[in-house]
Amino acid sequence: MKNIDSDKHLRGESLYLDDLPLLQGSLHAMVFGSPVAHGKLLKLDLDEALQTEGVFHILTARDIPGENQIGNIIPDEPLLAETEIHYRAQPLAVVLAENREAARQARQKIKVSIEELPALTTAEEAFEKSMFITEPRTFTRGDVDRAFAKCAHVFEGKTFTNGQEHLYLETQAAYAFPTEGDQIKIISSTQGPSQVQKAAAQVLGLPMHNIEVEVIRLGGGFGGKEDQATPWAVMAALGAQLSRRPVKLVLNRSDDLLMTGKRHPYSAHFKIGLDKDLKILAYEARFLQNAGAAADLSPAVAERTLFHATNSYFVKNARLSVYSCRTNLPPNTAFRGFGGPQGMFVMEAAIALAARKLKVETRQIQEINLLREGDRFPYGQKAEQALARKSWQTACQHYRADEICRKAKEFNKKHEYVKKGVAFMPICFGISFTNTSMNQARALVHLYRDGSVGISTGAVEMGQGVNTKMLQVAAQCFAIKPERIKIETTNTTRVANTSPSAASATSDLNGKALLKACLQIKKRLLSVAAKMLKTDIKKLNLQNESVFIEQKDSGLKWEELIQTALLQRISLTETAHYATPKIHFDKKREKGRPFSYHVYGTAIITAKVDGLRGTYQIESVHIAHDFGRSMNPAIDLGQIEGGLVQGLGWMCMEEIAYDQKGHLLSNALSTYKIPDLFSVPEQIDVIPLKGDGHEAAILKSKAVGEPPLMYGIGAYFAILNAMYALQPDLQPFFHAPMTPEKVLTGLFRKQKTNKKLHAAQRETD
Ligand code: LUZ
Ligand code: MOS
Repeated sequence: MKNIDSDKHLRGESLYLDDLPLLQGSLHAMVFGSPVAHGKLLKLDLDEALQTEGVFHILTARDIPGENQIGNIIPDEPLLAETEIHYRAQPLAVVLAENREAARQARQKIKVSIEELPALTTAEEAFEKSMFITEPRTFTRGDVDRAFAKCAHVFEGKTFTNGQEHLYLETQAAYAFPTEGDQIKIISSTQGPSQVQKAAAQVLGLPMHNIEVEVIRLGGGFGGKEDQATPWAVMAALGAQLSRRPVKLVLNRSDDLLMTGKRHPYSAHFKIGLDKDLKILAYEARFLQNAGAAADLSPAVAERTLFHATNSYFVKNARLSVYSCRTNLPPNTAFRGFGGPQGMFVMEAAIALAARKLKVETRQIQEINLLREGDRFPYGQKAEQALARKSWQTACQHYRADEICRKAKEFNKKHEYVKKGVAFMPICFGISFTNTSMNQARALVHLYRDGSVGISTGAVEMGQGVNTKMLQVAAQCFAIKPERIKIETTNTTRVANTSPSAASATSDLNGKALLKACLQIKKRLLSVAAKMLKTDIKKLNLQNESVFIEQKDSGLKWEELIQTALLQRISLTETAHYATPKIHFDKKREKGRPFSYHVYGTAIITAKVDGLRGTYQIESVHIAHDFGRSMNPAIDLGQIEGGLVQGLGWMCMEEIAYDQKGHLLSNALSTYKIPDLFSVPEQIDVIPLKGDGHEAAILKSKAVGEPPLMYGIGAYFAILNAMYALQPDLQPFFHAPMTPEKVLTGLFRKQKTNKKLHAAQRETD
């Protein structure tokens, strides 16, 4: 079944927040952010700004009737700064005006005086000054020091991975309006409607039932709207509460880039120990996470870094620790992979370094150490249905890995200044929110008397196709045509206390709840049918819009069945709750079974590097991926391709830059380069691993949202391998993204053995 949104998307008919017709009397909001990254707010002078024609009011912290607090995990983040400023563009005031232009002009007239303080911008600086968001966390398994002492080979190194801008096509947006009494309705472009509801209630000083949050669909989220859609929605709600008028707040791209947090940059130090047979005996990693100025989701992101720090390898002795460092950048936040990719990069770097030093191929060390069935992760969970080896072998056989490597070598023999590199990238990603209590969902199903169906869940459609998957679940259960089913908007009055649509778990959690609700209704319908047909319910089933007695059509059609049930006063509505079974985690011991299951896969990536210019092409990516039993191969393939390319962008070209004062330099799409048609690999092949899927996955179709991003990590190492071919004595460095500038400076940083390449390079401009 194709994505139910695709036709509307193609015709531009899909409705996004900014497409809604304006309500009469709407005000437009624009946020005034701090011009400096760190300091004391001495005076906010709004006088001149308030004189601007069309200005209604300018909100500041003083206007907040409830608590000036939107921190989710830790209450450390004011909605609007009061006295202390902790990052540049931190919201200080919100202009409410009759139109956007008036708001913009007024914003320019706001004067602010700040006593500027020095800014911390890197995790290392913050670490040195012991500026932390929370206590560090450490996962330990085995006797690490003793294991290192026994190793034949021990290597140490450093890594850095930069942040990443979400660049959802639709910027952050909210539209709030007063309804009756002191109630407020907020339409928000958020992955987490219940989170918006909770924060708005807290700031506005209202009970949660007075705040209704509605989500139509998002133009992309990628984690950037898991927590950080909240402030804008709350500001709009605050404006609506104060003005008793509708307030629309849509960030322009520039404000969005400046004001919102991104993927966390990480600096890490690692130590890896191997025996003479290249088996990893010990691994140690210390991660410094650049959290930015407030906690946001950083503690949870840090935790997931530790969960994924050994990727799909079995490491008997491991010590993994993470420090969440407080800096003066906008609070960094969830981003597809949620700290996992940052952990996995370091493991891959450690293996690549060991391979380089030992003069073996990286893939040898990788393959030897892949997880086997029943191996334990450092956090205690057993690898069940472990497909690490199977995905590796499937990829190698199906795509003829030896052939790929041989061809690259042949190419390299024939070409002097252009070389190819091949890298293998196995992935293993845990599915479930690492916070066990978040793994629950609810669904609400109405059958209408004409046989049509309306479905509400907590799932937010953000382009990932979750609505299509929800529709498939219901259509399959009732055996009716998809046209009969409508997936309603996500709304807190229909489905309450939702977890954000995140952690790759949305289809599993909401789909399971939905299936439960549908099955309950189906049971009631079949008992109505049993009476009508005077037969045993056990013989009945729904098929092809009809009631079947065993394999024969009884002639009782869906519509008649529904109408009869209604006349018999049988409820045609059901709600259900689902909580992921068998998961738990003990934070004291740092052991448990946090994940419902793991998703595996392997990618083989080929890069071609121009040694004179530093430019490169990711030529091909061959993937063997663990879909389980994909319920929608077209959507799942789209997730693989999109995730891969987003991962390539993070590893190769997307370079966030702040200056020493904490000002964002990559503040436009001219200075922040994301993958385009020309940087997408010419060839992307994906084959499914044959398997039974997993019981905990919806219809055995495994989670697919985040895992494929991590295939992109292989691109870094493919480029590095090509660089070795250009400069045979090149020592590896692990500093992502591997931009063309870094390739070039990496190749020519020191006088290298390849004098000819050096001379040729000097002759190119
Ligand atoms: N969000 C969250 C996530 O709150 N907890 C998680 O474990 C998670 N994992 C991935 C993406 N978002
Ligand atoms: Mo996410 S990083 O699953 O919001």
